[in-house]
Amino acid sequence: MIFATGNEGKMKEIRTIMADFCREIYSMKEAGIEINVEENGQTYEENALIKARAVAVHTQDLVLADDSGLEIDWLNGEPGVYSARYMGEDTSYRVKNANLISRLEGVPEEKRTARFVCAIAAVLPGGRELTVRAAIEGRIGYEEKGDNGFGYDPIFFVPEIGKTTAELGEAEKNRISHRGKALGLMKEELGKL
Ligand code: ITT
Repeated sequence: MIFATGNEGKMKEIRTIMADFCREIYSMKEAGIEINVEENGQTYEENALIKARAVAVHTQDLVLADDSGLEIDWLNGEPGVYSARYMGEDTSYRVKNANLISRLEGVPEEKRTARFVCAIAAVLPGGRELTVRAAIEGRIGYEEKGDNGFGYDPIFFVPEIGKTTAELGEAEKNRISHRGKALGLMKEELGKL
């Protein structure tokens, strides 16, 4: 299986989550496929399919891709499908996270609702395509907390657990996360074939 991502943080989680399904999982780079894909879809599913298809033309293996993002209700769903590009791809997450917190200044707890969304697309050998989606609900915190995970994890607070996803261990995050749940659904779908 080749996973069409260049994001190391995602790849680390994906390897662990998919370990019981497939023993040989290669990132694009490990598979020797170094392409730059323009993610110009309108939805997570479209973008995940764009990435998976772009890699699938280079291989006979099963190809999966993840498109994900953070939706903040107070900001009308921003940054959403533009999560990676928000404030520019090269801007550090320290700066992006600080910016989002400042945009929520004065917003009360109950209106700080947000979710991480993840769509996973698969392109099977032979061309058949599948997509699944899952989300995890949470709230935007008042400061960055935790050193685990990646991206927006330090500001994504999970009320039921009382921690940000950057304060969770890898196994704990994978058990409840958008990516953990979406990959679980994809394993089920692939298992039915
Ligand atoms: P690939 O397209 O190469 O997979 P990417 O980082 O560009 O990598 P996306 O286009 O799917 O991936 O953007 C998703 C962004 O959403 C990601 O860069 C993070 O900023 C954010 N994100 C997604 N899942 C996250 C998670 O579990 N924890 C923190 N931030 C996350």
